[in-house]
Amino acid sequence: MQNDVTREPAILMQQEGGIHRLTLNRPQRLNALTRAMLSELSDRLADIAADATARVLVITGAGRAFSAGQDLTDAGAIEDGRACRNTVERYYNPVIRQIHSLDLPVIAGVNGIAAGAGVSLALACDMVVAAESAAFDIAFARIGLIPDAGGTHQLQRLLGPARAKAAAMLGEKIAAPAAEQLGLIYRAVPDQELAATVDALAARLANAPTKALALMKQAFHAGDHHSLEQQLALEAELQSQAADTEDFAEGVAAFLAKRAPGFKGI
Ligand code: T3D
Repeated sequence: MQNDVTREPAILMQQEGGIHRLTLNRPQRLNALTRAMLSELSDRLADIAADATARVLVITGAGRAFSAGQDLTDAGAIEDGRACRNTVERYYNPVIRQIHSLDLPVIAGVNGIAAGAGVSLALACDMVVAAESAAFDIAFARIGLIPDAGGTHQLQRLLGPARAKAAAMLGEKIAAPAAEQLGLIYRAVPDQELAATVDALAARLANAPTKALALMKQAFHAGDHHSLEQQLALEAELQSQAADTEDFAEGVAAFLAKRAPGFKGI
């Protein structure tokens, strides 16, 4: 899909050395999400999932925003309950599931305001790093909707139910530094340091034991609903998978040889 104003792609994709980067690219609309854009995002996520050389994904926004959430002018997307259900089920939910199940770490580089489903998209990622001037605008109540695209799940899990309900019902805008303090995101950094911070994090993760990170991701997600007993059993299973990777052998060999490990993600 082309950006409807500039005719550039609405999702930019770059790849270098195992690091994939997807940039939401409708800056004149603050990267508000249309169904065509979400479809394209879903296709790009499928490409990355199928790429055995991929080690880390960065999702960010072009211009001054990360994403203003649902494009409120996308004709047919939100006109009534039926349209909204279709938009959520066919366009948002697949993208959130894809990020959730991607077997590699996903970083959200939140360069500016994230509103509505833009917040949900950022919080679906494994690590959220934001510019200090960015904010997380739980905007849904202002237009009479509920947090979707996993928003209620993530907000409640990260903020706790008391804080999450208030933030959602009051349509709070949480500044990035406060979001870090509340545990909503990993880090807020000075604006001019965001790109370098995200690049350094991506480079570090691109040299990490990718399979172990993917198994960790699986374990953390399951931990949301497991009992301790269930989680202990799952950890035993996933640890046995981690221990069968070449990276585990390399990690132990490197430790014993007193050298840095050279993980290959296999
Ligand atoms: O089916 C479903 O259920 C769909 C799923 C819905 C989930 C959702 O995401 S619901 C929430 C949707 N998002 C919003 O309600 C946020 C709307 N935007 C804003 O409140 C503000 O734009 C911001 C707080 C994000 C930023 O404010 P500000 O003052 O920095 O910028 P601005 O001037 O409002 O916006 C700049 C332009 O972007 C402007 O266009 P213009 O006047 O220059 O031609 C504005 O209309 C446009 N824009 C911003 N957000 C959206 C948008 N256009 C379409 N959709 C938007 N969401």
